Amino acid sequence: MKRSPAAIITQVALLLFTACFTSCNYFNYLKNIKAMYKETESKEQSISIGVFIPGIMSGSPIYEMLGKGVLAAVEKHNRDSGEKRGVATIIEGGYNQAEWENKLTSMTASGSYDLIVSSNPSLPDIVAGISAKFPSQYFLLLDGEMDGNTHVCALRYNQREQAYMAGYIAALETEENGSVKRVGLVAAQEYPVMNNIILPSYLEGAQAVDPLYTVDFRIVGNWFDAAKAAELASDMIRNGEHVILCIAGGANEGVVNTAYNQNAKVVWFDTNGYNIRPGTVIGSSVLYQDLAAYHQILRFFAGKLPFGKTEIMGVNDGYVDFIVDDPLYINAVSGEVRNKQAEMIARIQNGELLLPY
Ligand code: RBF
Repeated sequence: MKRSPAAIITQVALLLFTACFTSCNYFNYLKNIKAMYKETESKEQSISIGVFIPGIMSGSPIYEMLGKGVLAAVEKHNRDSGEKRGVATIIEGGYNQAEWENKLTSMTASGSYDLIVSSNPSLPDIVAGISAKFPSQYFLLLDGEMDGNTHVCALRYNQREQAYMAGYIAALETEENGSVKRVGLVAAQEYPVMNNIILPSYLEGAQAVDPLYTVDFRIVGNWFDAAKAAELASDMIRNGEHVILCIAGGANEGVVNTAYNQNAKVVWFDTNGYNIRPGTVIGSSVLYQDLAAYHQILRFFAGKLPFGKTEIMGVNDGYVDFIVDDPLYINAVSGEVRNKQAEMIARIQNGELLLPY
C-alpha cells in the first residue's frame, strides 16, 4: 500500500525522536558513569574528616572553636600539601544526649571518614562501645580522656587551672564591689568534670582570696534554656551574689542579660567573652580548643597523631589562659583587682602555684 506524504513525515519524525531520545539517554548514562567514577576517584584521593558536635555549635564556644580549628587545619593542609586533599564534614548531634550514640554509630558505619573528631567528656564512654564494633575507625577526642585504645587519641585541658582563675577573679571583684563572701556558678547540667573538677577548683580559686568564700551552684537542666538561666541568676543576685560564672552554652545569654540589668558581673568560660556585654563580663578564663583542633588535625595529616593516649594541656602548654590584655577587661576591672589577678597568673606560669589536674 502506498503511504501518504503525511504518514511518511510522521514516521520519519518518530524515528528521529526515538533516535534522539535513546542517544540522549545514552549520553546521560555515560555522564552518570563518569560522575560516579570521578566521585570514587576523589574519595580515594582525599582524606575525609568527620566532626561530630555533641550538641549544637551556635552558642557553645567550645564547639565553635572545634569547628573553626578543624576547618583551618584542612585549609592549611590543602594550601601547603601536594598530597591528598582534606575534606571536613560537620554533623551536629543535637541536644538530645540519648541520641548521640546512634548518630555517631551511623557516622562510623558509613565508612566515609578517615578520622572522626569530637569534643566532650562524655564521648570516651560512647566511643569505647563504637570502637569495639568498628575497630578500624580512628577517633580524635578533645575535652576528653581515653587511654589504651590504639585508634583513639584524646586531649584534655587542665580545667583545674581554668576554673581556679575564674574563682580568683570572681572573689577579687566581690571583695571590691560585693556584699557577701559568696560567688555564683550557673551550669547547664551536672557531669563528672563539672562536679569533681570545675566546681571545686572554682571554689579553690575563690578561697585563695579568702577562705570564707562559698559557691552558690545552680543547674539549668539543659544547654539552651536562657529564660531558666536568667531566673536562676536573678535569684542569686537577690541573695546578694555579685559575680556569676556561667557554663551553660546557649543558656549563658540569660545570665549575662540578667547580670547587666541588675548591676551584677559575669565571668565567662572557654572563650574571650568581654565583648558579649562590655563592663558586665569581668573575666574570661579560656581554653584554646581552636588551636588544639588545628594542631591535632595537622598532626593527623602528617601521620603523627599519638593514638592510644591522652595528652593534658594547661597554662604552661599554651592551651589554658586568662585574658588580661583586652581593653574591655582593663575598662571593666579596677587596677588593683587586675594586679592581683596578674600576680596569681604569674605564679602559675613560673611554677610557684601548682594546680595539677
Ligand atoms: N558545653 C557547651 O558549651 N555546650 C554544650 O552543648 C555542651 N554539652 C555538654 C554535654 C555533656 C553530656 C557534657 C558532659 C558536657 C557538655 N558541655 C557542653 C561542656 C563542655 O564539655 C565543657 O565542660 C564546658 O564547655 C567547660 O569547658
